[in-house]
Amino acid sequence: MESKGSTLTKLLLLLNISLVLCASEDFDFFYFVQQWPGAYCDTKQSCCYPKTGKPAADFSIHGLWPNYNDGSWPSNCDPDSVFDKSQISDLVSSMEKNWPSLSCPSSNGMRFWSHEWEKHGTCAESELDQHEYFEATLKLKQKVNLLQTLKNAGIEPDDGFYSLESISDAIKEGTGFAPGIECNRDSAHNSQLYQVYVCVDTSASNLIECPLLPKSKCGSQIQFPKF
Ligand code: U2P
Repeated sequence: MESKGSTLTKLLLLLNISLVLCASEDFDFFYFVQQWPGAYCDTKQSCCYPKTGKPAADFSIHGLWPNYNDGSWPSNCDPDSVFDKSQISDLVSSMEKNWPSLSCPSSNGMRFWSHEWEKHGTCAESELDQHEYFEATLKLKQKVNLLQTLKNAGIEPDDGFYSLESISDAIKEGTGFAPGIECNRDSAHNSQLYQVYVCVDTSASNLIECPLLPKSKCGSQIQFPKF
């Protein structure tokens, strides 16, 4: 017969295992994705400036997306955790500047941020609450200054064409890690620089080598459109 002591030990072991499982994060890394507004707007679909006016000619945040090492990703993880703007009121002015929405119709950003929180942020709740999620994303934008990094390599949004390799190398030089580059097409079908992906650890604070780079969809020469 099993002694009371050994049953208790087994129970404690089980409790310990479940606590570890609950506390461990349920994704492998983040993609921190910035977009070039010139390329977002310069397509057949066009764009709408936010209610606050034309954004600065700078890369802006698309999102911070939890990802798995196999290239898949979780989404809409917690329907009970709705976007609550009162939790980020101190961040709104910085979000208007750094995380503007360019989709139509024109908006004040809340719809975009709410979409990003509900689709992606809720999948990182084991690591970050709503305020921490948006704050960490804004901090990453300060850390990864793509426009300056590209400028340092002589790559500017001047409607010129640059090799995909030179853009990728310049960002690698600036951040220490190879980025993912995504292109879209303008109405003349030119491949243009649209989004840049860098990888971040699950605490959302340190850049890491990307376990996997997203497909680039870029030509070998890509345009960096004016904005
Ligand atoms: O690529 C089209 C849209 O799919 C979502 N996406 C893509 C790659 C990835 O690693 N994770 C991910 O979520 C993005 O959706 P959104 O946040 O825009 O709704 C991306 O725009």
